[in-house]
Amino acid sequence: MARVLLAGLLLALAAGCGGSGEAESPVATTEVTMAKSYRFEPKRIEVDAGDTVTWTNDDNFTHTVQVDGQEDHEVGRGDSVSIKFDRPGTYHYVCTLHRRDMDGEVIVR
Ligand SMILES: [Cu+2]
Repeated sequence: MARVLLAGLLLALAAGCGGSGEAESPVATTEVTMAKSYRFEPKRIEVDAGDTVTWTNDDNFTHTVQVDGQEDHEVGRGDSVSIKFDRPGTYHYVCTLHRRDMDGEVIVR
């Protein structure tokens, strides 16, 4: 009995931290903040094809934005970078300096 309960608990924990935040629903915005500390906020956004998304670094550390398969953009404290999304799709991105903590998704409609 105890073993079954433990297995269930482990499964629940594993589901709770499953990768790139599938549980969070996307926010309709073109503005992403690199918030204190080591976070993209909001983590998942939804934009229209042709929109330009701007990431602004409000953290105390340099971060980057690299959309999968594309160029890496370094963003210092107080700086920002803008990327235009022309084609519909789901674009995953990371900060290449903090891959384990900082990733997000742009959903282009
Ligand atoms: Cu970073």
